[in-house]
Formats: sequence, C-alpha cells, structure tokens
Amino acid sequence: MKKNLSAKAMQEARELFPGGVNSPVRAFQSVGGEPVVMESASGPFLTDLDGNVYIDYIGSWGPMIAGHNHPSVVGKIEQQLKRGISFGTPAQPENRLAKEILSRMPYIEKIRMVNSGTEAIMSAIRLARAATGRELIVKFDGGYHGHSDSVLVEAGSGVSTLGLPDSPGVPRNLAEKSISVAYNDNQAIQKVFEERREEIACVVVEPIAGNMGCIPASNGFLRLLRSLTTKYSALLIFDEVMTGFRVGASGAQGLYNIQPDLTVLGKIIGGGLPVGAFGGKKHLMREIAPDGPVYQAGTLSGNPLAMTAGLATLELLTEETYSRIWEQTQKLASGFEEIAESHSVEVSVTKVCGMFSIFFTKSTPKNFRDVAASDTVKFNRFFHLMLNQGIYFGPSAYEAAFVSSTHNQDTTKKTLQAAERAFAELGQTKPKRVKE
Ligand code: KE4
Repeated sequence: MKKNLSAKAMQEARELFPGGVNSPVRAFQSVGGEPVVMESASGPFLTDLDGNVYIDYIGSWGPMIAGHNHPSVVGKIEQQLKRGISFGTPAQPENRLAKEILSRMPYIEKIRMVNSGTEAIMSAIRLARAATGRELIVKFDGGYHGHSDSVLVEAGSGVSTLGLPDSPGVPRNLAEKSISVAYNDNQAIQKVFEERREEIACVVVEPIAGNMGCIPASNGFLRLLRSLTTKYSALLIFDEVMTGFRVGASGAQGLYNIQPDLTVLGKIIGGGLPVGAFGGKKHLMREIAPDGPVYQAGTLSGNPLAMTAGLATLELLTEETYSRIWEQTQKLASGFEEIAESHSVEVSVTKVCGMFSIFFTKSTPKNFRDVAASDTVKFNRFFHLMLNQGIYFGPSAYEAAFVSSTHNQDTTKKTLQAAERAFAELGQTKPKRVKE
C-alpha cells in the first residue's frame, strides 16, 4: 500500500500537535508504525490520502453506528445548517434529541447535554459528591471515563488503598479521593464498602467495558454494585458513553435491566459531532444549575447540529438494525475464532451487539490484569497484517472494535479472508480458503 501522502501529512502534523494527533490513541504508539491519515469516509469504509480504502472497525470510536455519512444523517444536518449552526439559546433540536433519549432509557428522567464524555462524567461526579455530601469515587482498573482529574487514577497497591495519580498534573490529594479496584471482582468491591462505606459518593462503571478491549461485566457483579450503592446511599453511575444505544436500543442498562442513579452518554447521541450527556432521576438532576446549586455549563452544549446528527442516528437504530449489527458481529467473532484455531493461534474473542475484541490469549479475559497478560505484541502484528490488507482496527490491544449497520456479509467475508492470511502468517502455516 502506497502511504507517502499520509507520511507527509503526519510529518507536518508532528510540528503542529503533540504526537501529531489530537487524541493519543490515534498516534499508533501502542501498535507501532506510521498512522494513516484519512481523507473521506462512507458507510463501512475509510479512504486515506493515498486513495487506499479500508473496512472501518473504529467508527470514530463508536459514534458512526449507522455508518459514515449516512444520507439521512447528512441530509438532516444540511437542513439544520441552513437554519443556523449555533445560537447560544434554547432551541428545538435539543428538545427533540432529549425526548428520544428519555423514551429509550426510562431510567433517565432529566438530562443535561454537554460536549464530550469527559465533561459528562466530570459533571456527574460533581453532582454525586454534592447530592451525597461525600467525596470518595470508586472506579475500576481498566475503566476509562475520559480525562478529568478525578478519574485519571490508577489502583493503589492494596485493594482499597487510595488512588494514585495516573498522570502528572493530577493533584495527589484529589487522586486520593478516588479508589480503583479490579473489575468483575465481587470481593474487591465488597471490601471497599466494608472499609470506606461512609465516604463513598459514587461508583462509576462501564457496564460493558470497552476500554480494556470489550469485556462485559458479569450480571452478578453489576447487581452487587447496585445493592451495595443502594444499601450505603452511594450513587451508581453507568458510564454508557460507548455502550449507550450501541449494545441495544436501551444500552447496557436495558440489557442487564439494572437501574443506575445516573447515566452518562456520548458518541452515538451526537452522530459523529461533539457531544456528551448525563442524566437520571429528577430529584438528582434538579440539583444542577440553574435549578440547583451544582454548577455546570457549556458554550456549545446542546449544539443544534450535534443534536440533529444524534437524533438522525438514533432514528435509524431500529430493532431490525440492531439484529443486523448483531448478526455481523457474531459472524466476525466466530470467524476469527475458527480461523485462528485452524492456524493454532490462541485467541479469545469477546462480543456484544456492535462491539468485539480479539485477545491473544487462551481464556476469556475478565478484567484489566487478564488483558495485560495477553499477547499484545501478537495483537500489534495482527493489527498491521490486517491494516495492510485494508482492514482498520483500533490501534491498541486495549480498544474495542465497532460494527455498524452498513457492515454486511461482503465486508465480513473480506475481513475474514484477510484474517485467514494474517493468522496464517502468525501461525506460520498456509492460508486456507474462507468458506462462502
Ligand atoms: P470523550 O471525552 O472522549 O468524548 O469520552 C470519554 C469516554 C468516557 N467514557 C467511555 C466509556 C469512553 O469510551 C470514552 C472515550 N472512549 C475513547 C475510546 N476508547 C475515545 C477515543 C479517544 O480517546 O481518542
């Protein structure tokens, strides 16, 4: 594949942005090699500056569940564009999107729109601390909730020792107000509540983790979080920035049928334009300014174009659409497992509707430590073997892959044919024909 225009563009970008990017994962530092610079996208495809076409499993990290540039989404954005880009006043597009979200997520009675998942989580944590009068935040190792200080903490040495800053610049005394424990570990979370129950303002969890690869929570684990937070008057915050309207019509809370106190959304609800949101029970949300004293604001919050793109995307997500997405997700996952096995390459593939991950390890990872113990070097080789055949996965073993409603049996077949060659290379065996 010719990539000299991408290389040239990256050379210029490195003079403009840290790492040549505006978000670290895009720099390929985890997988090595040179990032590819995209020129355009349509449906399940990305096209780079050199004209190479890729089947896209990033989907802009989740938002493009209806495929890139879906005509209906583009058309509705164009209509709104003619009426105005941003007013800084209340406007109808925000009402329309909020009504659609509340109709799909009955546990959200009131919502506040913001501009990113990070901002939504940061605001939800502020609300939880205000509503409970407590300060301690509990999160999970491998859980990613954006880059606000309170959630950029890593696990302390012991189970419930204080959090350590996960980045320079995060004040130690703030990091100490957060604890990070193992995901899917009932004993660990019970121990935290035994020792610190009076201090805990909230538990923040990805009900289906997507930032250590795709790792669904066990049903019992989420039910335990719900019972502990209820028992000790802490708030349960579901971070559904990634899973919201991806894994099903009502997100993960619909799949597990568990009611969080607050839900955080992003990605899909903006249809590819900057967005975030947090919402929950009315008695909590009325603490948010200007109804209540908890301050939260944003110049472009509720931006008419983002609201329009989000609503247009949600309107395309019917039960039939989800079943098509789930069908291709399952075909991809089982195809990867079969092909890897035929070349004696140990993989474990996790999947939920619209999301999957390929881990180079025998047993299915249940938490961050399991993922870190998998063969990430082999993942990196797999990533490049696929990229060079026009299949674009997230450039990190700790990211999920995303399936849109425009992926179909043809893109699945082409992806599995590429996987046949990639696993043959990894297993040093001969590639076989992928059955039709
Ligand atoms: P943003 O601030 O990036 O809009 O959202 C942060 C966030 C919050 N919660 C969850 C569960 C998320 O997955 C994210 C962001 N996801 C990453 C992908 N792993 C975005 C990609 C990136 O950082 O470039």
